[in-house]
Amino acid sequence: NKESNKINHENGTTDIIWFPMSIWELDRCHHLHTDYQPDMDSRHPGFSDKAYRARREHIAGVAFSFRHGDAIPKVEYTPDEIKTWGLIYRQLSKLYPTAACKQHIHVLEILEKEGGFSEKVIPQLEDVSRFMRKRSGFQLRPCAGLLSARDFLASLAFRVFQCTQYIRHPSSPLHSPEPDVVHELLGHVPLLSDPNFAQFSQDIGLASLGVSDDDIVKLSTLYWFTIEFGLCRENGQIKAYGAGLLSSFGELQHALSPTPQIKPFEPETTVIQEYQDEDYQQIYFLAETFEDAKEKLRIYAKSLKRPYELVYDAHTQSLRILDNI
Ligand code: TIH
Ligand code: FE2
Repeated sequence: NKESNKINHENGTTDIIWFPMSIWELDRCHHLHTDYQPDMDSRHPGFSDKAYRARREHIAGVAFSFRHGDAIPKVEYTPDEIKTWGLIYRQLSKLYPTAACKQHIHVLEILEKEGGFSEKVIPQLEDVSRFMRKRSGFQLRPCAGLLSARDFLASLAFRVFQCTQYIRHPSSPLHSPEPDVVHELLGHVPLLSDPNFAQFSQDIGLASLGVSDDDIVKLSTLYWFTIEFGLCRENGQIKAYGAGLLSSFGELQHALSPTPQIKPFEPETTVIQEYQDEDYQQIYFLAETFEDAKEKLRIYAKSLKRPYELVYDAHTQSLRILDNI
């Protein structure tokens, strides 16, 4: 409902776009995108699979009834689902030593030692969320599929990562056009557990609050080419830190092959780069370091128009409006 995104001020008629001021208000940030929903998009590999669609609906139910502060309910994964997870886990583990950035390798090692990560079980989101809270202050919140960019980015502002809980269709294990639990757990979780990367992710979220629809498109493009498909330099070599690469055996190899074009990460040009989301990317952006990317993002975020300056208060996990009168 568009109307609920508007507020009328006493001193005028200016409408502003609604956004959450506190982590508790993320319960309102759950609007789904219809792209790649298995029951609505014929491009989805599970489109004609009735059992898969029913399974998706069941797991979506967990997300719809979740409220901030709840423990994330467990999902009992079936032997077939665990088989899909194990297959991908084994394949990706062969590529990580040469393809993944050092932060990803480091955290995944800890997840395997202490966080119960292995090819044999699909970790439960509640356990993973607890691990992340300890390491970087990020936490997971279950969601039913692709969310609207505004809602998804807003949650990052509070160090909340909206996370799917179902697994991809078994017919295409090595690349999925939509997020799934493999993508979240092997792609996003290790990097979001890194304090430096967590700050960069939160900064994208904070930059998105209250900005225009055009700027939301730009910030979600920046998100796409960094958190999802970013490359970085490490001792003169190119490594992957983007979750969409680190969760796709096919695309991870493609990204580091001579085929795609690689451009330097510069917010001004990155935010207007066109892309498609069905298949491997043809263009990737290379960050020098996370610190460098963070600094560039900070300058870019300053240039965006917003209703007022906001400060994040980590004690209450809420925002304060900066009053400069
Ligand atoms: N393509 C990724 C994978 O196969 O794991 C999933 C996605 C990344 C970004 C959007 S969907
Ligand atoms: Fe993702």
